[in-house]
Amino acid sequence: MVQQAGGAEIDLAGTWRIVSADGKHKADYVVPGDVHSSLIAAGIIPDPYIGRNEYDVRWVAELEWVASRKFKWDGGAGPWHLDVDYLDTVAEIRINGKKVLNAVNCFRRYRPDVTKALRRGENKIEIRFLSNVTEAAKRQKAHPYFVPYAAQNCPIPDTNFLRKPSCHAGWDWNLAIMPFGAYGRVALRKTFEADLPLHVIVTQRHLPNGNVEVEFSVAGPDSDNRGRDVVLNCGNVIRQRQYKGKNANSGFFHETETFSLSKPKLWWPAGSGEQNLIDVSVRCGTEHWKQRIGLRNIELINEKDKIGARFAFKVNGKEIFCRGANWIPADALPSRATPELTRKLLQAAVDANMNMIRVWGGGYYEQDWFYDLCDELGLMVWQDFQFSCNLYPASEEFLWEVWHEVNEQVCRLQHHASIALWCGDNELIGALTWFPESRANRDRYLVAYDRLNRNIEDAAKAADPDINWWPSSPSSGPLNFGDAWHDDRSGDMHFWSVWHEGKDFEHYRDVSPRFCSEFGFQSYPSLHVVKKFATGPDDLNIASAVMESHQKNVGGNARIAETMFRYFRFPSDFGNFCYLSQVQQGLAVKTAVEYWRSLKPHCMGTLYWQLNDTWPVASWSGLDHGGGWKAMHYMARRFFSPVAVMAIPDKTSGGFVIKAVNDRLERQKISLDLIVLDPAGRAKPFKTISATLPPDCAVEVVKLKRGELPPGHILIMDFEAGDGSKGRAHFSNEPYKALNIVNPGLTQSAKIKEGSLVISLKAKHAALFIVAEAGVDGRYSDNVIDLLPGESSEIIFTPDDPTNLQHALNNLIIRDLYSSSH
Ligand code: BMA
Repeated sequence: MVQQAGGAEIDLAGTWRIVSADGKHKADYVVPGDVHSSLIAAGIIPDPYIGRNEYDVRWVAELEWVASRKFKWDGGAGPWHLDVDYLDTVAEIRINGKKVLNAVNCFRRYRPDVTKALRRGENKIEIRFLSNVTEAAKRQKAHPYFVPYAAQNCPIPDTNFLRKPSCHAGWDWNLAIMPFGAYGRVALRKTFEADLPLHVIVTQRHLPNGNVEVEFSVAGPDSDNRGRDVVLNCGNVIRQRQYKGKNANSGFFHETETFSLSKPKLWWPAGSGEQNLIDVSVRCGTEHWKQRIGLRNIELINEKDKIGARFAFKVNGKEIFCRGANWIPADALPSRATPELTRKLLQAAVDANMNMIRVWGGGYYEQDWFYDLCDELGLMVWQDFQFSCNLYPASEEFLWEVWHEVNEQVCRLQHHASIALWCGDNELIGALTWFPESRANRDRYLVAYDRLNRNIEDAAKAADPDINWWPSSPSSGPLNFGDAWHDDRSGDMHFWSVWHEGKDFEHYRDVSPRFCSEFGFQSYPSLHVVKKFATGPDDLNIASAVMESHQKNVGGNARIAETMFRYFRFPSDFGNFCYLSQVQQGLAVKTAVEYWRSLKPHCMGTLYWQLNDTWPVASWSGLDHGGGWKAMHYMARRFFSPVAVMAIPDKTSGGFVIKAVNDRLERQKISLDLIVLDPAGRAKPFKTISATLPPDCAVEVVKLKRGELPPGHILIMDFEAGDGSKGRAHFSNEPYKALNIVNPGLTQSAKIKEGSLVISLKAKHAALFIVAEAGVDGRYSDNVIDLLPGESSEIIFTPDDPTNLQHALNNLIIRDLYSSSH
């Protein structure tokens, strides 16, 4: 982040007024933040997340609004500029009635010189938010040909013409309210030279002897060509320099400075080593660029092989299997997407043994603090450029905006240790086949796509030629415009045949992706989360109008229910339906992850769709809106464990293979107990196996022949590894509905102890998928557990709000597979 040195800054964050252009609606407006949130606080609109309120607030984005505030300025010598980012989107800014900015791009940082508009004493600043809905339509109309947008996802049309988060127009998991506002900084700053920020690009060279050279490439303004004093700091080594423009009239300096670090401690992704970070800074005049960087070398391995071409990340010389999920904005309303919530969501990713997230292309380039968190937590970031599922115009004007956006974003973020990949877009190649217009005239739309994609690549590489670049997700490789949804030979894959094409979970094992960057299965929110948006008991039915409006994927509720018929006995009530939908989701994704991990190093990454939710909705997320863990997230912690054991059916023999995966860079000892559960719910020890796993590999531990697990029986796998990982998994050869599960006779007791609820469970017969639900937000020490006959276990529940403890105790529900249908 470039910070102001010396305090010559007037921060304009705080309470503004917002007035609709027709003068009918007025409220206080909190900046940074979105306008809808302030209208909710003022009681002008209801909370759009509740009931079907979404549809009653759509009018807000159809109007123009003017935000304003007053501030004092003492007339200090300038120049002064206005510093604005995350301004969403088409807006005009005036100071004392004088226009200082026409903004059209939410993803750029604007720094207009405003010295001439300022007055000594009291000043007024106004932001006029034009209706993004109207502006999008106008731009589509003015374009020489129609450019299709993802209408199935977006009830609000034409937003492919705006540089604004695509999901604001609605998505197959998002409501459509088109939020707008000023979400980032709004400040006046005295600059030693207006309009020209300091640009710093960091390049690391990792030498074979372990030393690292860190090069700072610094560009800044020197309009009078007298030279500028610059102070650089790299890990507390400080150097002072005078940088001067190369020729008399250039107006810029551009210099490089290299620091050599002797065998420094490196930065590693979570699970592979420590996240060492060092302080670096560059100071020039009033500009102060101050960061923490991690020393690491991340390469994208994409070499050809016998099958096609690999897709893998090598960090500090070691290939790392990527375990993770896709990130969408932390909340649909930007004011609610706080750093605290974001930390909670990212921490949940790391707690579930993830080491990578993909910042998907229909949201934002996130704020600086987001990437600081990823650096600290060891989460590698796959960063999409913000284009998703639409076709886009390739007009000169549009491409010019995009070029600057991309160049600025790469300059802003490239130094982060966590940034592993820059990817051109999400699913734009596939989108070429989704619309009648582009099917009828593929040449036109493909050329327009290529112009856009080339422009993005050029702008990104102009900022930093060393970035890891990938043209699109999914993509089988550069200049390959084929079907990367079904081709598993090269590049990254989005595998949606399970879910969008209705295939069985087992179909995950029919493909062998090199890297699967999207796949997923929907579930309902947890029952207590549904109750937050339900308007009464009548809404608690999957076919109610409220539940249907909280499902944005056409046919999604039917698919969840139909899949349940395939695998389970039908749940007895709505609460069990929510529960079972989450278990089912976890099983789907587990089937894929376990199989693809077992193919390592053929496959080197699985990022499921999706980590989080923007509002409470039926979706593919593993986390509830607000960050609570759904069943899948507890399961993910196990199926993403760096050392894991899995049973994989062997199609040819009819038996199955037990495999072990070691993602650690050291060898690991494991011990494995196999136990068979018979149809009467009794457990019989079957085999005990010890093995030593070589570093970074997937190996076969034991093969079981057809019939070794007879019909009606379940295999339990208890394992423990040298790194401390341990876990229990079970495997059934048949759908659960085929098993006559006996009543486990679960008994429970719970007591409050030191701010938590201690839940004790005991099973008479085997109990599967036990889930404790305390009815309030909070975290369980574990959930979705299996108990063998006679076993007992403790689950500790800690509510987010300690005053909810008693409520949790009074409302505790324990569910398991048997109870869900009885
Ligand atoms: C993917 C994503 C999203 C979408 C998800 C679920 O393809 O890129 O566009 O939300 O599928 O349909």
